[in-house]
Amino acid sequence: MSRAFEMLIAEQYEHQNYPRVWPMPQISASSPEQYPLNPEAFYFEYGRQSEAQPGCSVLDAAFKRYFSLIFPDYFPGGNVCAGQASLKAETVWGFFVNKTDIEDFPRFQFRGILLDTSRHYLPVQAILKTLDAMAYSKFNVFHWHIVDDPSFPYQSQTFPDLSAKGAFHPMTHIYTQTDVQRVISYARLRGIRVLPEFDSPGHTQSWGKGQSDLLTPCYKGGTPSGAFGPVNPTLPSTYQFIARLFKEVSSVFPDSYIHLGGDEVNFFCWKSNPDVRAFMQKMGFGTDFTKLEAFYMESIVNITSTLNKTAIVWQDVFDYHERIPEDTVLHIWKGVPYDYTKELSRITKAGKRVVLAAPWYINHIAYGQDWRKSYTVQPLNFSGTEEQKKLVIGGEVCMWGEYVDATNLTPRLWPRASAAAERLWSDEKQTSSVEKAFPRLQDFRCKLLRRGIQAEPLYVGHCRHEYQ
Ligand code: CP6
Repeated sequence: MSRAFEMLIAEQYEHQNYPRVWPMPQISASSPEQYPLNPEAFYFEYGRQSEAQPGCSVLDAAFKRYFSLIFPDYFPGGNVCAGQASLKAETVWGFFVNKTDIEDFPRFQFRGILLDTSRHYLPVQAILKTLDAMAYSKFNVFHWHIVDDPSFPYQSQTFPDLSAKGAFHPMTHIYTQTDVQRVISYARLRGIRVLPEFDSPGHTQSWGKGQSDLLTPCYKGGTPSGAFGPVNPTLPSTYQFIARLFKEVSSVFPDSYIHLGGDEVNFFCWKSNPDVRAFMQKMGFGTDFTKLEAFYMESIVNITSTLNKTAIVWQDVFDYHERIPEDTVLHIWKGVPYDYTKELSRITKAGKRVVLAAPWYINHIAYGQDWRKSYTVQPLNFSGTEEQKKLVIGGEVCMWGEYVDATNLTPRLWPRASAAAERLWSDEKQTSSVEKAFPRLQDFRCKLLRRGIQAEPLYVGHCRHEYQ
């Protein structure tokens, strides 16, 4: 960065002469010069030098959306519907904006939100609404934790029984292929990738309902107890099933990553099962069940590679097993509240890329302004070399669904997730003060309300009248 830019930034910082937008742009300069903003005269234009030109569907659609967001009260005048004249509406107040130059780019390339649609089903509308709000905070990855123990709402073409028997309801609480396509294309238009997670071998109780012999039968006193544990890693049929399921998933979801889970595997059931123990002996794993888990994860990561997708896994997989492909991304969720810095050091030291989620579990709520804690997270503040720091590709806000459904999702997410969004987008030095962030985040919350996102208040106060 040039000296001139550094001075410009220092000056902005002192005089708070930055635009009141969220997240903070990397480089901006406002001048006192003002321009009128008139919906009749305002239009977006493609840059002459730009590779994108009129007809670019993503930008054309964005121009339409943002025109309405900039002029929420504007209705084009002179509308005459068939046989019916409507009043010509004109804006009463023109408004002015300061001339501002902005140059912007993200600090981290991966800025995600996890939604859990297994603990509670989230209607497609609730997901689309969340994608809108994500775009307003410049999040770019929707991590769809689509299935888990309680329910399997993904309607698979290859294995329709998974949702027919494993969803909360086989017709109303599922995501059809049409629903999934709708989510993917809605996200794409907003610059958001959809990262599907099919978490195994643990967290798979619901999978067992529609796929017999997939889960491990648990034993009690020498006989099957009727309960089932994690996916059965000893049977060839398991890997045939996973290969077919992932083949479908990798063609349905265009993103180059698939999240394979791999977290919180409970060995209790595996230990109880004599066939599993015999397999352990045959494979030379002894009584070390982490070796069995490693064997399973290695097999499914390899399946993912043959489908030309890169795997993301929860950090547990690293803990038990370091022989995973070089390009596998580790998702850090442990070490809350502070020890995740050790995890970052340890895992990046092995040359693995990481996504940081541990400090941003915003399904956890507390009295007061907990956004401040999210805001003061410093993702690169761990002991390690410059090379290690480059391996932190971003972070993620997790909204686990035990206590969240469509009734409380939006106010629980917003504007709290926006605190993490600024940490992941903006320059650390320009956004080091929580006190300075506060009024700007309050403004942003009012903007969210204006845009129809029911974001909760940060503290006492009100939104300016034009924001209702
Ligand atoms: N579900 C799944 C969860 C969690 C994980 N995986 C989880 C565990 C502990 C906390 C938060 C979330 N609910 N599938 C761990 C990644 Cl504190």
